[in-house]
This record gives sequence, C-alpha cells and structure tokens, in this order.
Amino acid sequence: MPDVTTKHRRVKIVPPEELTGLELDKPSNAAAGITGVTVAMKHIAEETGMWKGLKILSKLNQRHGIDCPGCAWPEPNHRSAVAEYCENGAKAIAEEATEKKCDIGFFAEHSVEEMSFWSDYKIGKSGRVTHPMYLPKGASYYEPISWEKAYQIIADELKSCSTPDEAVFYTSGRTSNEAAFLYQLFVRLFGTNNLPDCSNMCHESSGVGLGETIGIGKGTVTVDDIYNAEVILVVGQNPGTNHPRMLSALQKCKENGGKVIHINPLPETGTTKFVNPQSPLDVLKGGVKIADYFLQVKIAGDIPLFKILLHYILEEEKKHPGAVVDQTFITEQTLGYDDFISEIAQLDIPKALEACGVEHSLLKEVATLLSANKKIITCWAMGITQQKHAVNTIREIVNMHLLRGAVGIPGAGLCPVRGHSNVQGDRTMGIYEKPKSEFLDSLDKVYQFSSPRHHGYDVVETIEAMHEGKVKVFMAMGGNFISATPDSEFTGKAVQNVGLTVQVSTKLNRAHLVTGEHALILPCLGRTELDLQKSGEQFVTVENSMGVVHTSRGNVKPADHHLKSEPAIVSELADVVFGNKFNIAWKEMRDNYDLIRNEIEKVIPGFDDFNKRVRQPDGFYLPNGPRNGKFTTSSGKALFTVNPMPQFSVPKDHLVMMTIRSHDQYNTTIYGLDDRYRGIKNERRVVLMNRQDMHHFGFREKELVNIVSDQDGTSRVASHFHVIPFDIPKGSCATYFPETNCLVPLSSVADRSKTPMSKYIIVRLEKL
Ligand SMILES: Nc1nc2c(c(=O)[nH]1)N[C@H]1C(S)=C(S)[C@@H](COP(=O)(O)OP(=O)(O)OC[C@H]3O[C@@H](n4cnc5c(=O)[nH]c(N)nc54)[C@H](O)[C@@H]3O)O[C@H]1N2
Ligand SMILES: Nc1nc2c(c(=O)[nH]1)N[C@H]1C(S)=C(S)[C@@H](COP(=O)(O)OP(=O)(O)OC[C@H]3O[C@@H](n4cnc5c(=O)[nH]c(N)nc54)[C@H](O)[C@@H]3O)O[C@H]1N2
Ligand SMILES: [Mo]
Repeated sequence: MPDVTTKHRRVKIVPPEELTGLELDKPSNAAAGITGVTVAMKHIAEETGMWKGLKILSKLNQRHGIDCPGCAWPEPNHRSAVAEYCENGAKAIAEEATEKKCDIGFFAEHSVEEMSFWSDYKIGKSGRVTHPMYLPKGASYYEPISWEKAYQIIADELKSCSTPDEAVFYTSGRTSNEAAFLYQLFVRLFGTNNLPDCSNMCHESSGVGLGETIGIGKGTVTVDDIYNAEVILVVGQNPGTNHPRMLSALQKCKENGGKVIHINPLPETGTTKFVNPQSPLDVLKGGVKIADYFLQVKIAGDIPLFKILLHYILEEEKKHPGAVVDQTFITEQTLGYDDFISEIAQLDIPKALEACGVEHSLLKEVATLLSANKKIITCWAMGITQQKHAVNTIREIVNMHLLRGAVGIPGAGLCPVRGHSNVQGDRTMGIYEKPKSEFLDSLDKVYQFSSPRHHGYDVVETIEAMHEGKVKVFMAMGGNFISATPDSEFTGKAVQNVGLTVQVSTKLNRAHLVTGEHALILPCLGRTELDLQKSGEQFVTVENSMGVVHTSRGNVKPADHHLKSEPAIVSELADVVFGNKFNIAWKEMRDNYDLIRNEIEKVIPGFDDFNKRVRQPDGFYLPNGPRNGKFTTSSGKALFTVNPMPQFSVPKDHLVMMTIRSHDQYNTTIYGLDDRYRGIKNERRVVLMNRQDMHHFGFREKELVNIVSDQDGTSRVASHFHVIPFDIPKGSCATYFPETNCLVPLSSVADRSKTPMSKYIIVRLEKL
C-alpha cells in the first residue's frame, strides 16, 4: 500500500478506504430551520450531555461570553438573547466540550499504528487529550510525560539545531491573540520567521490580491454594511454550511430591499432558501429565498465572468454617460484606469462566455443591477482563493468595485469571508512567514534584539524543506498538518524526516499519528473552558472577519486538570528555552493576560488602551484605511489592474475536481457522515458528477470508482468512491477534503499566494 509509511513506525497517512453505507436523498431546498436545531441538539446530547451543552450555548457569541470556535463571521450588534449561534456552531461546541477522553489508559491500549488505520471520524470521536504524551524514538505507544520534561525535550532539540531555520512553527487559526503574540515573539527571539499557518492554504490569495490593490489584506465592510447593501455577490462560498450566521445577515439585507447574487458551480442550499429558526413566521412560511440570481459558473471561470460583467457595466456607462462610472472617485483615488478599460473593451465576449459557462442574458441582468446600484458588496471564500488565478480573480473583483466607487462608503466594499475564528487575528499578531519590516522594527525596539529579517517557510515550503531533511523540529499550535495539507503521501513521508514533532492540541487527530522520529502532544484548553491562572480567571481576545477585536471567556470546567492554556504553554516553554536571556516576564504574563495585552499594545498599531477598550461590550474596530476611503498602498491610491484571461487545458476524458466541505465537518474534524443539504447520507467517499458526464463514461448511480490524478508525472490515486449524479457543470466533479488531499500535487499552487489549488485538480475516474 503506497499510503502507508514505515520509516519509524508503520502508519497510514490517508484515511482508510472503508465505505460506510451510502444513502441518497433529494438535496434539501432550505437551510437551517427546525431540523438544524434538532441535529444540533443531538450532537450536544451525545457529546457533552444536555446540561453542560446548554450552559456553554447560553454564553456562545454573547457579550462577555465565548467566541464561537466555528467560523469568523462577526456577531451582530443586536444579538439574539435566545441563541446567537448556528447548527454548526453547536456542533463545534459539542466536539470540543465532549465528555469523551483520550486519557493515559486510552494511549496505553491503542498503538499509534492501530489508530492510524482508523477513519478521521473515529480518531476525532476518541475525545479530548487529557495529559501531555510522549512518543519516544522507536516506540509504538504514546506514554505520559510531565510538562517539565516535555518542555526540556523541546528545548534540547531546539538547541541542537545548527541554525534556527531548522525549526518550524505552524499555527492553525483558533489560537487567541494572546497566545499568537507570545508564540511569534518566542519564535523570532529564537531566530526564525518559519511561521507557516493555515492561512497559507486558505485566504492567502485574498491577502495578496487586496494588499496589492487597496493596501490592506483584509476586508473593508462591517455587518451594518451587509444589512444596508443594495447588491451582495456571494462568490465561491457555501455560507449555509460554513458561515450559517451570514444567512441571517443576508436575510436582513433582503428585508431592506437588497439583492443577492450567488456565483458558484453548485446551487448550495443556504443561498437558495433559508429558514431562520429564531423566526416562527419564517418557519411557518417555509423560509425565505436568499439568492435572487444564481450564476452557475464553471470551476475557475470567475475571471471571464467578472470581465463580462465589467464589459457590460462599461456599456451601461456608454448608454448613460456619467451615471455608472464614478469618475471623480477614479481620478482622485485610483491609478491604472486607462489600461484597465482598454483591456476590457477588447474582451472576446463569446470566448469569455464559453469559459465561464453562464447564460449571456443572466450576466446582462446582473450587470444592469450592478450599474444601477452603488452599494455593492462582494463576499468570497475558498472557491476563489484555492484556484490558480486566485489573486487575479480578486483583483478583477476589486476592479469592479473601483469602477463603481463601491468601496469605502457605507453599504459597499470587499468582504473575504474568513474561515477559522481567529485566523485574521493571528496574522495581526505577527503569525506570518513574511513579516513587514515595520512590524519587526517594532519588536526589535521593544525587546532590544535583532529579529530575523529573511522570510521563513510557508506551508508548501515547509513540506518541501521537510522532504529535503532540512527540518529538525516542527511545532504546531493547533491544527492537523497531515490531513489539511496537499499531497498526503508526499507530506506524510516528509513529516517522518523531522526529528521532533510537537502538537499543541485539544483533540486527537492524524497529525499525532504520522509524526517525526519522536513526538509530543501537549493538551490545551479549548475556547469553552474556564482559564484560571494565578491572578484569577482569564479571558482571551480574537479578531473577527470584519476587524473587530473582542473578548472570549470560557465557562465550563476543563476536560482535565492537567490541561494548560495556549498562552501558558508558550510562556512556560519560552522560560525553559531562554531563562532570563531577554528580560521578558514570561511567568508574569502567564499569570495575568492583561500583561500580554500590554505588550501587544506596545508593538502593534491600533491596540492603544487595549485592556480598557477590549472590555467594552462589543470590543473595538482595528484601523482600516480603505474602509474609510483612504487607501494604504504606497501611492495612497487604489490600483486598477489588468489581468490576463486564464488559459486552461483539460485532457480528453478528464474532469476538473474541487475538494469541498460537507455539512458535517470542520476542516479535518468530521462531526458526522451526512451532508444533509446535498442529500448525501452516511458516506464521505463520494464523487459528485454531472449526469451527462456519468452517461458519457457509462457510470451508474453509486457505482464505485478510483480517482486518479496524473499531474507532474506522478500518478496519485484515491480509491473507492461512489459516483453520485449532481447539479454541477459538465466536465467537473466534487469530492470532500481531506479524503482526496492525496490527489493535490504539492507543486500545484496559486500564482503568487502559493495556496494549494484544492479547488482545481485534473483527474480521471477509473471503474473498479
Ligand atoms: N461548519 C463548518 N464551518 C466552517 C468550516 C468547516 O469546515 N465547517 N471551515 C472554516 C474554514 S477554515 C473556511 S476557510 C471556511 C470555508 O468556507 P467555504 O469557502 O464556503 O468552504 P468550501 O466547502 O471549501 O466551499 C467552497 C465553495 O466554493 C465553490 N467553488 C468551488 N470552485 C469554485 C470556482 O471556481 N468558482 C466559484 N465561484 N465557486 C467555486 C464550491 O462549490 C463551494 O460552494 O469555512 C469555515 N467555517
Ligand atoms: N483539499 C483541501 N484541503 C484544504 C482545504 C480545502 O478546501 N480542500 N481547506 C484548507 C483550509 S481553508 C484550512 S483553514 C486548512 C485547515 O487546517 P488546520 O487548521 O490545520 O486544520 P483543522 O482541521 O482546522 O485542525 C483541527 C485540529 O485543531 C485542534 N484544535 C481545535 N481547537 C483547538 C484549540 O483551541 N487549540 C489548539 N491548540 N488546537 C485546537 C484539534 O486537535 C483538531 O484536531 O485546511 C486546508 N486544506
Ligand atoms: Mo480556512
């Protein structure tokens, strides 16, 4: 079996090929509703018990309560007193606050090899890790270890590195601002910028595309803007599953007369119809239709689609001179307009229509809408960022906003919808392999040292470096590096080249099983849990998708008394590694997080009076020039860009495959085996296909196939998937991640952002 590695121990890198019993239903025609509530409560009852579950839920997303570890969608100012959370937020809570435990006895019973042959679902359902565990060189079982010894092992390995760049420090996006700040400080004092993070696989393309054009790698809108927009485009995103609370905001926008346009190869349920479970009237009516237009774009067809929209908007301007194009804004605030319009004027419309696959008349209607209304917001997520031309697609979206002057005014702007609940905050805190020199200058000044200036590894470079044997120590603050990354087999083997791997985690995952020569698991508190330190109960802070910094405070007893908080783990480790070397009060900061926030205030702009302002009921907004109409590029102007039409060639009888999330998973954490909205039950090994393609290849419904990707001269195979007919453009198919990450070549990355192209994999299907 190629996906089993035997270097130190015999372990399976990818989820096993076992089938669980597919049942098919009709895709549902409305999201949320009462079924959503029932399903959420079932997860809560099974994992935490009702009493504990309801105690957590009563504080979820409430002022001074717990920030939901689900997604980064912001809380509205007027929160529901009953339930300001969604079905999938409740599932995230159930998963974290589960009563199930991976305790010392559990690890004594199950070898690493045995667990690696379990499905990700079964691994995740094993429960919370309760004690620091160590997997010594050559051993097959994890054994308990004290915190002191664990820190000493890490310190010894770090000291044995011949350069600090032999150590890599990954971060997943749940880490609080306080932990992230201390972590990056520790890493830079150690001497490297090797700080890859989940953003590298997620919204990196948005950061690059927006940074270049408007001067900030973040969105420019607030929730109130969403309510007040006249037109909202939801592009490459499945909010019904991944940002369900966004549906309530879209509903409000519609109540105010706004229109919603959904651009996606799949007609995702939430955008079709939404039943707000908090509204009895909604439930009675059977819900509201969210999307007024559905543009069923081909995979990676968004650049041609936006170019056509731009072309038609410019035609509208010709019909009504001065009414559509905001000339004053363009002259005063932008550069590059002339080159941009001359390129759009030359657009080969029939070719672009063919490339995007959307009806010409629909695009005309949408362009008319965009020409008549200025309060436009574009929201996007992974359908855009994980494509080869992701950065250029985002720049084309920016072009549309600049043409209409639809940025930096109320009700309009750009909205990359973030994934992990604090992924944006982690970047603000300095978790970045290519930090700006101003940030490093500030660190140097405050801590009186010379921070490393050369760039560190991103996720893909980390895997390459591991493969070449250049990484001695790999530490991960959360996440599941093995299952979230591309090219699973290559990555799994690369990780085995590392000396020591360290995972700070809440729950067991495959990254604890496919490890370096020796490995540590350091169990930490989750968001929901009380964080008691010497100075009393602590809270942490996070930044949501719209740049609001606010508190999060857990309220239930930790899963075990051995657990430590992430800030405590980092400060104690730093204390062991550095002692008094830098004159930093690590222990005091561990005992009182207000002191960490004082340090953040000293280093990072926008955090003045941090401790005071963050205690305000709704926290505070970070500075964002473009939101207020002030672009922060080097010229002080926003840039129009010219983006070439992408060229793709798909070999005959091959399909373009996207890897997406089911309704029952959080990234690599599998909550359950259903994908309710898409009508798929009890099975994750499925490939969603167009019926005509199925007919062409002679596949029957539910027939089993292997999926093969032959890019860059290597044949990668994922075996045993049921074919399912689905409403998806011809020539494409969809599968769930992480089961098919093994098919994504490591070399297949987005231009400039280097984000793995998880939404564009050329595959062929083989009958079994
Ligand atoms: N419940 C739950 N919530 C989550 C997560 C989770 O796993 N579960 N994950 C969190 C994280 S980290 C993230 S980043 C977000 C992810 O949130 P999403 O980006 O919504 O997640 P995906 O399932 O990857 O869905 C991508 C969507 O893009 C569409 N798409 C694919 N290719 C294209 C294309 O070429 N063009 C267009 N226009 N559309 C395309 C797909 O059909 C799909 O609807 O959600 C966050 N929230
Ligand atoms: N093929 C394909 N691959 C993808 C994607 C895709 O769409 N397709 N999406 C990409 C995206 S958008 C992302 S963001 C990445 C996600 O990559 P990661 O962030 O690395 O993965 P997660 O599955 O979110 O990590 C889950 C683990 O985090 C740990 N954890 C949970 N909560 C906490 C906490 O509070 N503290 C700590 N220390 N640990 C915690 C648990 O042990 C859990 O097992 O995956 C990427 N990979
Ligand atoms: Mo993400």
